[in-house]
Amino acid sequence: MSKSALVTGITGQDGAYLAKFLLSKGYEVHGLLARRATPTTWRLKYLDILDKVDLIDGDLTDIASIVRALLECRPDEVYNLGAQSFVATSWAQPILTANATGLGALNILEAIRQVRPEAKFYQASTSEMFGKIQEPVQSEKTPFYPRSPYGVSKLFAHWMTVNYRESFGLFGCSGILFNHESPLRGIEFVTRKVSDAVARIALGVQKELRLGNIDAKRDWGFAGDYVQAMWAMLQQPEPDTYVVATGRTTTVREMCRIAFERVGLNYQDHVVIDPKFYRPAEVDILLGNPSKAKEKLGWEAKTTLEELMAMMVDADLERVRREIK
Ligand code: NDP
Ligand code: GDR
Repeated sequence: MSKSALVTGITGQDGAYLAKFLLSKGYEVHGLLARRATPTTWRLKYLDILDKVDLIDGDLTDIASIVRALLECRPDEVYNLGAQSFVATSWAQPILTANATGLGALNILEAIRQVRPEAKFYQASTSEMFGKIQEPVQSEKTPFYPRSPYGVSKLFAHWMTVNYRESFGLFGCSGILFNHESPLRGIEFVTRKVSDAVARIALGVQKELRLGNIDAKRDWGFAGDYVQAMWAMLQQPEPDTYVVATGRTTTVREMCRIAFERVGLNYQDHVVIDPKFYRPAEVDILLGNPSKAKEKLGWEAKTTLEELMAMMVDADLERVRREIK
């Protein structure tokens, strides 16, 4: 019999890639679909899997809907990818972020404990929990110091996962994933904002690109690679916490240079600094040590930042060309 998985955040970047990956492994894939006024399923359509997944109405802030979803699909594995995931918005909507990103994870853990304790659980933790870094290279042993309501909410969810593992024997894994991107990345995140602008500037429909702190450094990988690590964690004999990263850090400035170079342009001719995009508290640099994931999961990032930005710029060129036709 095929395995069953429930994915929250299935309409997001990672949810879509993970659903595709699980389908390729023969899983029956169910997704929790939050009610919105306009459709949110474009990523599932883009990957051509919308008709292959079962979408169940529900919201992370409504534990009754999670219980109903668990009883309906009886999953072997639950992947909690749903969140208010944009760091900048977490200062504008801290309570919503805490409810969805923090308490939402606890709602799932509690629902699993009560009605589906045999299910394995994956929590989408984040390098934002390291925030104001306490070690130059961050591993599973590095102390946390979150710098945003988002980071604080994720840290709560991380510790709740560890606590339910230790208190109730739940098979709960926490994947501390560093930034990962793709052509399906939300437009507000910096790599996609850049790749979209590069395409528009190259095609003559935009002139400048307004950015905030371009000296910030991030450890960027490809989302398609990273969802495989999520799955691998749940296939291990014991639940655990893993850092998933490339082990290379790059400034936003250098990422811009790479993206503009793809279309033969110089980023310095187009990027304008706009303090509107500065954050109240910045995470200046993140750099992960993925050794444990490599050793225990056999996982390694396969896509370089140059390949990733080329993939994203090319996809946006195609998209913008279609739009302006
Ligand atoms: P996205 O922002 O693309 O997707 C977030 C998903 O969560 C969407 O499907 C969204 O639904 C859903 N969602 C939001 N609020 C609720 C709610 N109240 N109830 C149910 N669903 C909700 O994020 P990513 O795919 O990039 O990231 C996936 C997860 O991994 C997130 O938890 C994120 O915080 C975390 N993470 C991401 C990293 C990255 O670099 N991408 C790195 C580390 C962690 P809708 O489409 O309706 O808005
Ligand atoms: P991040 O991603 O905050 O790391 O969170 P984001 O792409 O938003 O920012 C990365 C860095 O770029 C700087 N920056 C800008 N960012 C945005 N969005 N827009 C700009 O104009 C801009 N200019 C400079 C930021 O200040 C920051 O330093 C992402 C999310 O996916 C989280 O959910 C996830 O947990 C972490 O990655 C790991």
